[in-house]
Amino acid sequence: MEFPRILNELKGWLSRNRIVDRLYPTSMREISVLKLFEPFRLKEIELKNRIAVAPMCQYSCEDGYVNDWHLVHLGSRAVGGAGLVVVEATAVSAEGRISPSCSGIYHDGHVDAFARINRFIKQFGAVPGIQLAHAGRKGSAQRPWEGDSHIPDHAGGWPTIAPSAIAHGGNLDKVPTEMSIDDIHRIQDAFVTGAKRALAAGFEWLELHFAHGYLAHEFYSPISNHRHDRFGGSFENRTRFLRETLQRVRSVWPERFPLTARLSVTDWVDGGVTIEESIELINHFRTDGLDLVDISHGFVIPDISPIPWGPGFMVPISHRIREATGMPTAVGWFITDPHQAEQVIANGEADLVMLARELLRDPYWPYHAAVALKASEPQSMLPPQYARAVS
Ligand code: 8CM
Repeated sequence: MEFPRILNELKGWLSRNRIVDRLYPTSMREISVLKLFEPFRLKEIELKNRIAVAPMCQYSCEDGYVNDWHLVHLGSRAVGGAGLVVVEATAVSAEGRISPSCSGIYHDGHVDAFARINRFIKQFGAVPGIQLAHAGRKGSAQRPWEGDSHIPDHAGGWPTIAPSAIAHGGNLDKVPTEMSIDDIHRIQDAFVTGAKRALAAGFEWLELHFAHGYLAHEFYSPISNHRHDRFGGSFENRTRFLRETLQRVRSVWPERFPLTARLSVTDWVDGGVTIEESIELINHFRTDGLDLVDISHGFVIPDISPIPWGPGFMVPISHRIREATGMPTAVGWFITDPHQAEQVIANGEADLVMLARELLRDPYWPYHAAVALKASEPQSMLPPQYARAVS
């Protein structure tokens, strides 16, 4: 028998005996055609789909402790079917909080508060992640719904620190203290201790906040970094704080768990960081042990007018960086439509979609996306308790 005939015989036999159907239930076969619902493996962690909850500040803690609000907020998004749930920017030191109500991981006591939430997230098959952060010169601010301005030291705020003694501007006008080398090492130590506590709390995915005009980005950007020592000036010096922090965190964060960073890859303005140098930086990050880059942008200056807002406007940038570096990427920003999200993954523009506001509006977005994309069994996005809600 020639080879094509053997193949045809084999196909016929498989089909008559419904071998594929038995091995691979219909729901999985049809849903797996959709790239958005394909699992994603990074190191020893497998996300059940490509939908990630972006870190989103809730401004609802006291002294950094997460509480019932966070359990319900994060837990609802795990129940809603996201594969990865990343806790908000969590400060590695008290003065690194954006506001007095931000979460922290600077006390041993914070561990148990996170552990309770992580146990719940894992029950629903989602992976718990955390974003470790230091707010730098943007710390000591009011909550957004209270004005977003700096809080004076005498009114419950605190002195801020940054690479250079330059205020952010706009309503964040407090002038930070320029960090000494000791300050730099103290904050790097705090990132390391934060990573150890994150591990003890059961997190399996760590993201370093290197974006949005907070401390690490303030080192990276020439706009906010005017130092003349080994932490400022040249590309090598401006990226030293980020690379050393990453290397030190990698040394305590297990190899089996993904270590990622959210990076502002462009400042959108002349004199700021550029996509070209971010590509170079991400190539260095690979050597330093980074597993994925969460592509973000901007916010090192108060003026947001140069940003080319629009649906999925960061997607082409993610694609370019993914192609140029070979580093897996996550991408967010105005990704709201399931078809758009499916295309991002199917086209290889990113490995994950990081949804933020859309998941605030709708914790069940993964289920609604499965319905919109005509997945055969969208109820697999929901827990059995909610199965009868399927229309
Ligand atoms: C708030 C705190 C920290 C962040 C943020 C925000 C708000 C928007 C955003 O990022 O894009 O990283």
